[in-house]
Amino acid sequence: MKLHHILLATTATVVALSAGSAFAQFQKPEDAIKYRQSVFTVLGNSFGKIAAVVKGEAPYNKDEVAKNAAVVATLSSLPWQAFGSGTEGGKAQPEVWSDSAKFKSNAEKMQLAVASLNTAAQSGDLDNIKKAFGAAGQTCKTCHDDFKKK
Ligand code: ASC
Repeated sequence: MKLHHILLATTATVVALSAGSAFAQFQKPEDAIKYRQSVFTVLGNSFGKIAAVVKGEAPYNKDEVAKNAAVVATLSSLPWQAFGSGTEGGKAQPEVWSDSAKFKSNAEKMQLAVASLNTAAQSGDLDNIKKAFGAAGQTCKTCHDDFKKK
């Protein structure tokens, strides 16, 4: 192997590892803000569709709820990487950065709660969906109370 091949291989490995640890990279703070707000918008849209079913405003369709819960669960891991230092602003309160341990803990609780909601939704038991939905919604509210601008 020639030296420049070794250097190329090393560079490729470093790039791959960096991408694995935080795959969304942002050129400007506004890009991070747009990214996290976009994720929350799509996540909230699917969560809201489940909310309508849970509240009895829309009929229960197992496949629809299962799809929406899967979207919420998949997206739940994405916003947090877009709250890096230097990306203050948007609807985020300064406490996201000054109390980052609490923010992280809230984010983890939300991800566990929506994973449970997804499990319930895939199994198709509406009573379990309602319970898991309530718990998941509480994690949204708790975090918004402390970390989201009104
Ligand atoms: C929603 C939504 C939230 C949560 C929260 C639950 O549908 O947009 O922020 O549920 O209101 O208490």
